Amino acid sequence: VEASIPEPQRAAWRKYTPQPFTTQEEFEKEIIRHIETTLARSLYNCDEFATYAGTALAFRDRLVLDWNKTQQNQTFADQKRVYYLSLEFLMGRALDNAMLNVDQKDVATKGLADLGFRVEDIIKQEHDAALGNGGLGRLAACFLDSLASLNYPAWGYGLRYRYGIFKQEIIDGYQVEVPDYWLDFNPWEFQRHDVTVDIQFYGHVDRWQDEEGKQHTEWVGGEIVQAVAFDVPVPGYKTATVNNLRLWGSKAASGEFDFQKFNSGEYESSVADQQSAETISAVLYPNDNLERGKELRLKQQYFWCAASLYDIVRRFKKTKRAWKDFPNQVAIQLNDTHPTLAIPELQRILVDIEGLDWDEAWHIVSKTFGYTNHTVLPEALEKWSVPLMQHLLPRHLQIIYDINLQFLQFVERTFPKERELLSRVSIIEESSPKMVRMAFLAIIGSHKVNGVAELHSDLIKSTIFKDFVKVFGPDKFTNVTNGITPRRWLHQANPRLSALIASKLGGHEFLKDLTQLHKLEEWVDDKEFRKEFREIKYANKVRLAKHIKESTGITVNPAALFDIQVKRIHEYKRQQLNIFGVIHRYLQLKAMTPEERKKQVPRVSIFGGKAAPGYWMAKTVIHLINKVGDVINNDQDIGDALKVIFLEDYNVSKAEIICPASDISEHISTAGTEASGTSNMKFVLNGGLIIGTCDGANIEITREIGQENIFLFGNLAENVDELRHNHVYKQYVLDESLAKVFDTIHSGTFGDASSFTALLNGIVEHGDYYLVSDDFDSYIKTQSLIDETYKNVEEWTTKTITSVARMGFFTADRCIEEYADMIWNVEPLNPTKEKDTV
Ligand code: HBZ
Repeated sequence: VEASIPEPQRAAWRKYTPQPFTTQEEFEKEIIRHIETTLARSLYNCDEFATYAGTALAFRDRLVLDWNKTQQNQTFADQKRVYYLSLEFLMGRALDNAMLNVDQKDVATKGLADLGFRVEDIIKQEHDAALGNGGLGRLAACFLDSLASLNYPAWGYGLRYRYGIFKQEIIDGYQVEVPDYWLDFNPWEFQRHDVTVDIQFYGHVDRWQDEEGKQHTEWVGGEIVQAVAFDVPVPGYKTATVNNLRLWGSKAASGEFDFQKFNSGEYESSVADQQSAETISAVLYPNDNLERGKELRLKQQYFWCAASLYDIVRRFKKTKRAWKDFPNQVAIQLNDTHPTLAIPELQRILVDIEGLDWDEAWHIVSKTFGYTNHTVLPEALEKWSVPLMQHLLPRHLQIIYDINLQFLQFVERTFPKERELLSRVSIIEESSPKMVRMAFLAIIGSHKVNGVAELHSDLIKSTIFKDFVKVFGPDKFTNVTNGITPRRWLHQANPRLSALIASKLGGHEFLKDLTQLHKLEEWVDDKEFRKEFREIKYANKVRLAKHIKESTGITVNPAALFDIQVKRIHEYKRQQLNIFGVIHRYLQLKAMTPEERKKQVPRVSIFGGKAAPGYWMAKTVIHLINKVGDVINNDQDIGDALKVIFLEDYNVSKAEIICPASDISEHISTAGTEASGTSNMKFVLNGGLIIGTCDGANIEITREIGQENIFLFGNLAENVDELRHNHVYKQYVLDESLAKVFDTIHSGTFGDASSFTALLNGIVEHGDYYLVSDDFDSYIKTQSLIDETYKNVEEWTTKTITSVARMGFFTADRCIEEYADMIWNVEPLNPTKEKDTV
């Protein structure tokens, strides 16, 4: 309040507040002003990058005006806010999204053309904000889009990594990782020099009694690292709401140098301290669904949780409310267990610093948090060693022990005869070293726990969290099936399809209420509509073919069936099943006469995705795909009948070109392993069909679009345990066609066979954990069915249009409304235009 302008001067302020551009002329003026003054460039040295920069700054100005108002409005309204804590936000590019959200893309397109540029070329200059690994990070980004579009008062909190997910290069068929330094020019962030928080590490715990005999506990000593806020505006679609994403960067607490050390001649070590502090936010860990227990990762987690909570608590304290009101003002959602330290941290703030009693504090804490689980894979469940936590966060470890003690006493009272249960649900695993089970802490400290698709939410209740359903009852556990933002994944990625749909539905309203898509079913038999729908798919395939040509040099035929699998490379996602299927197809084609071959449906098998740098098996799969591609793409007998493409460096901006271009996409995880999947939704929404297992959201997609419109195959989740058991305890005979595929690989057809023996032996000799051999026959039969179906253009068209029409459920807007009602208990806040609120 002290910083606000006094009333008499506000008139001038209001009079001179900048107005957003609305016409093409005003837009061009803004670009040129930024290029000439902000960027100090001119007519004579303005390339596409400078034009991108000028355009981004012009749009940024527009966002900032609404951003300021939104924040002021939210402060004034003083209602409950949502805080989405995620270590990953896979935002992709911001400019195109900003243009569309403020509904000024036409103005920008014409304005840029007037200045001699094509809008597509300008948009492409932007570096992706790639602060995430895969689905979990992209879900966070889609949720931010929906929160703003639906006018919820909500903030994202994350880390400002200097290096996002690495860039992938393919060299001689191998993945090579290149650092992704993305901050050279980032107009979308604002450093808040005045918003800093000191974060403590290491040290020890002191206890003492005051004159009144009250016990005090304080965490003292150790090191301090400073957190600095960087804010990113998040615009909603066609609304004045612009929410905030706050990312924390780390700095040495004493500013640039430790001056004492500096003055006493220890120049090098004072710089080293600074560098070591900056290391905390230096790099995103590139593992998805794998936890490796590294100290720096734990430091990142605490640094970000502590800074975010300090900020949230500071904002709450400004309202002067009583502490018991905290859960009525604040909902914190934990995106997986990565932010679980926020639970003991809030308890520490309330007990040690604010002086509440334990029970009162715990009541507040456990009503504030919600926890979303994204995996059942055991190797992905976070555990931290007790000695490491003792060293880095001594007070938090005590608090965790106290939470655990109270919890176990409660369990013992409720289930007095069940000794085994206590060790099963204990936050502390009695291993050596002892481990803190973060998911258990997250469950105990939250009022709701959700999975991300129906099957997944059922599985967590019946497997990894079974005992907690018994302890807390089933109502603590719920499901929110994932969704995607139709703004980016339809309107932005596929503007022609969006326009065609708008022309039939009477405008773009469906982008805010995706269930309206169902009205497309009335057009499913309309000849002209069907033709346009197919033309758009074809044009999108041409666009992808052009990208393939530019990035690989390979020419693919856009009339061929495009079969796409793009996602992180992981054994459970089974890219190996796909490539074995490709080899099988190749062998069949080789065995045919040229005439027979001509009759086959030509296919382009497209792969893309990164492997975690230390994940050897995933890298082997990438290598195999590339080697198979080399052979098949250069085989004169095969020609256009089959092409195999590995697209380098799959990321959000490439996904925007890829998703609209599929005929078939593959979502073929071993049943019960993929929590949801979200690209499955992107592909179907863009008029592609799916080959998939009964896993994750594929099941609900099937229910919505109809089983006649999806190609399901393979074993069910309920049979997986038994099948795995059979591999270990029974003699297993490999399916004949898979054996041929393996023989071909072993014979050296795709280069040095020894590169691939571990991959094949995992299946033949080591239990085939992901059940590739069990599902192979069903997979290739289903692929043949796809060929047959694709031949019938009319049938295929009906399936794709019907599917698009039935995808309304999978919007992230629906997810956000479910979270808001069932978990957060928050209401939207409609943006007020032109109101001075302070
Ligand atoms: O979250 C994914 C799930 O695999 C996918 O099925 C789901 O659709 C999506 C959104 O709910 N999980 C991830 O992407 N997980 C990670 O990227 C990850 C990153 C770091 C970790 C663990 C997991 O330490």
